[in-house]
Amino acid sequence: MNRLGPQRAIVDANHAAPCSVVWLETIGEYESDDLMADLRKTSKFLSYVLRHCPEEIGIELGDGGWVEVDTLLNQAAQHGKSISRELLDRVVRENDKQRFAISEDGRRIRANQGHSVDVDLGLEPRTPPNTLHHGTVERFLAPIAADGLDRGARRHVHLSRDRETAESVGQRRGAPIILRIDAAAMHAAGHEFYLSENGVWLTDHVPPQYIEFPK
Ligand code: HQG
Repeated sequence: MNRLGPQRAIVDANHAAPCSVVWLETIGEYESDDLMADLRKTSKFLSYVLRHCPEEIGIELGDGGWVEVDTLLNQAAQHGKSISRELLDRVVRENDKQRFAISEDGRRIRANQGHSVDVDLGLEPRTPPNTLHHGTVERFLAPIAADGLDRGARRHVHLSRDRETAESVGQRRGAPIILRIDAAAMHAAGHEFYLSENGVWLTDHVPPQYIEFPK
């Protein structure tokens, strides 16, 4: 499993740090009196190991980013994170963005998108909606205008069909600025698009000529 570059793991919106540093922040109890807090913490932990730093608990992501649930839970427990199967299933079922999927036989789990480790999700190229959206913040506008949208530490650039989703993505970093992407023109020019299981549109790079910046 190759990492895309040194020190490029991202655990949440505002955070880029090497695995071992971020690891310290994920330490905590996963079963408390506060179910919502448990779900949130467990979701962050799962994002961390299933998207960015599996080696931190001694697991490897297999084809498509899948991991045996038993292996994940055993290894997590051995690293001080005891999560019940029940809590795990609840996180997968109730996660606000449907970030994770369990295989049909119930034995494997993966993150639906957002990886920084080098996994092939096995998604088929799809025809995108004519327009897609990307939420960002002011300070990135000049480099985006120059270079286009880069995938950065992740496997893909993340785009959304609706504007509201882009607003909440941008908001993680400050006042959101919404870019409109001419996906139809990109697609016609041969750029490939993928749709993750949880409805995120993915592509490798968006050149600046396909981006409409707000006036
Ligand atoms: C910006 C969350 C400078 C880009 C969200 C963004 C999403 C550039 C940041 C998912 C640039 C990358 C992904 C360039 C792009 N120069 N900055 N050329 N090109 N950028 O986190 O799209 O909650 O990797 O605008 O909801 O913000 O984790 O990508 O601000 O779905 O499940 O560089 O992560 O999902 O940031 O978010 P990110 P993103 P989860």
